[in-house]
Amino acid sequence: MKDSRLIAIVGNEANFPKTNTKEIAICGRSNCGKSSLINTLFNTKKLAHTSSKPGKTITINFFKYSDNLSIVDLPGYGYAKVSFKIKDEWGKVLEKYFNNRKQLKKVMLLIDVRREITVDEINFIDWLNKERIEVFIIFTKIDKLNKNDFSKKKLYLIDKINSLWQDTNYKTFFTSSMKKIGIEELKKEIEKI
Ligand SMILES: Nc1nc2c(ncn2[C@@H]2O[C@H](COP(=O)(O)OP(=O)(O)O)[C@@H](O)[C@H]2O)c(=O)[nH]1
Ligand SMILES: [Mg+2]
Repeated sequence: MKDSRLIAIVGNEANFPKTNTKEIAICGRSNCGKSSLINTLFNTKKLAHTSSKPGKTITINFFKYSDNLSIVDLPGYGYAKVSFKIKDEWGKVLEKYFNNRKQLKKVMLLIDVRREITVDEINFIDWLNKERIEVFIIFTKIDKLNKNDFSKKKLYLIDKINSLWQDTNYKTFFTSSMKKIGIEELKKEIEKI
């Protein structure tokens, strides 16, 4: 049976749902944990499909979080390049979402805590800043690092982010969907929207 919290699964702009609710977009590279985070936020295991194989998601999925807020799962690639010179068809769909979607209020950019922040991600955040879209930078899978490595990486990342964006609007979270770490804090911020 279809979960009523799933509003729409769409593959092109014409089918973006004509809702008035505010939207938070979840994006990040394939496999960074978008679907897992959505399931954790919704307290379920199977609303969004998770996969250990990268790149499975090729649709934009809209989920109803509350009466006035939706969460939108964007596929794991293609948000890259702020110039948005994305050649493939799917890139164009994403571009339309980011450029035209009035309902979009916030972006959650997920980054696997074990990785570096990539140039694409930096460009993307710069672009969001320019568009005055507030971003939550969410480092995921923190359970994958031991305590010591995590402490070091966290300091490193915070330092890096502070030096990249001194006076812009962002919030940083360190989460594990698997171990439910940092989730309540994130939910509180979501509910403020
Ligand atoms: N250990 C651990 N694994 C995670 C976590 N979040 C996601 N994963 C795993 O990472 C893989 C990709 O997750 P998924 O949510 O499908 O990523 P997506 O491609 O961004 O939607 C899956 O095998 C998940 O089980 C986490 O917090 N901790
Ligand atoms: Mg996914």
